[in-house]
Amino acid sequence: MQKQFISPDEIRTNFSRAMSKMYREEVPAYGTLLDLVGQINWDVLERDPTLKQKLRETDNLDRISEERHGAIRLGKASELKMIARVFSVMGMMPVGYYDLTQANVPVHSTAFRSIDAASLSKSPFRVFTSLLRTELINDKSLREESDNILAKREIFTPKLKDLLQKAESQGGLNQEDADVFIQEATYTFKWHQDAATSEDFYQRLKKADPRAADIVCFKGPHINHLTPRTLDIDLIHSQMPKYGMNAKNVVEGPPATCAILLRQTSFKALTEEVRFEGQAGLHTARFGEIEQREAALTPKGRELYDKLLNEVRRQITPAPDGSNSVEYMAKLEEVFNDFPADPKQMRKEGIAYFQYFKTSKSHSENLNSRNLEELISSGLVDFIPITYEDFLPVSAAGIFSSNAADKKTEDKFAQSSQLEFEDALGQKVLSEFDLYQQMEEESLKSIF
Ligand code: OOG
Ligand code: NI
Repeated sequence: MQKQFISPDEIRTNFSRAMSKMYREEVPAYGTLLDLVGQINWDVLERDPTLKQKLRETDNLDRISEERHGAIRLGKASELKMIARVFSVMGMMPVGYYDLTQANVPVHSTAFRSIDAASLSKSPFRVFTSLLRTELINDKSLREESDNILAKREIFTPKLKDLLQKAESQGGLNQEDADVFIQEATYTFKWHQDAATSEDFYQRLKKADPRAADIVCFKGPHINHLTPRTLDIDLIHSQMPKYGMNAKNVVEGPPATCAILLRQTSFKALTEEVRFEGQAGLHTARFGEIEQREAALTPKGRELYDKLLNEVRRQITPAPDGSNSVEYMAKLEEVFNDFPADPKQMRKEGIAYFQYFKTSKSHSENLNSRNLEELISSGLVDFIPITYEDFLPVSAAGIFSSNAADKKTEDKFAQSSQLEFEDALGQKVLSEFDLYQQMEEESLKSIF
């Protein structure tokens, strides 16, 4: 008899826990951040029993402080293709295309995540996955040498490859295999203190682009941050320095007054000891981040968000030394006064996606063929915004650029870059907007 397969949701949950454990051991400051997140989430829930009740009903209360995302950077197409297969066993699909050349970073990316409401509620863990575009390294010898180094490297263990084959041919993994699969997948993202290149090459590539050096000069795609969920991001942000964390100057994304998309902040990347051909050296890459998620926006809402954020940036750019962070946050709030903050208003203007549900007043009445607006105004049906499950392109850019000096990266191939990414990936990326739309439609179907 065939042994029972473990569900992809469970594999993903256990994978995110294994990643958390490894990263806490590797980066003690991340452990400190996690403790602070757990403590403050707990305080918030104690202070706010209504929120606690709501989270108990809609979320997994005991998992509230767990990681919601991580980020990795890959070096070549075959790595991306393989990672897509590995993540697929965990129920994670590529969603969205992020062109980071807009932020002068020579990579493009997607978010691997689960795509349906049931899986997301079991574990929303997602991995922002970038692929280096060596063609954007201008210096010919650096570019060719990078390609050579990457061509030779193998980041996946034989055991992982065997189990991947097995999962694909059987259609799943039993408990024992899943445990080893998770262990080997986690190993892929481990930190290697021994660099893969000479220090001279590292320094030259770093000068051309620090992110390229982070990818090419190491043996594997070390996880560069993990991000738990917080219930009070501003409070944690303000307390980070007290716990010895060098926090970013501002919280990225929309202002606290606007419950949309995603807000996030982090402690800045640490400078850590590495070895180049046995010689001591330094590398700056890894950090810890926190996030708070709100409403997913429609294309119309996203356009308004982009417009307002550009307006803020036109008026004030956060200074690298943090000297104008108070003014920046104030300006952000002021400009975003033009964004409808109230869910009813957002719905009316069609700028966010919503999940509809029957209220207790409906007494499982048959609502068939009745008008939605009437049902809402008579209190039989209610709605809440669908949570945003993706990343902020602009904030991703902020993260990349804050960890290194900016350089102008010209994308001569902008038009074809998504097609090229999908070619490397071996499949098309899914549209996040389509997925939210589907969730909204499914919730409507469940009413009628
Ligand atoms: C990816 C950064 C993207 C976020 O939270 O926006 C990201 C990277 O630094 O490799 O994780
Ligand atoms: Ni992140």
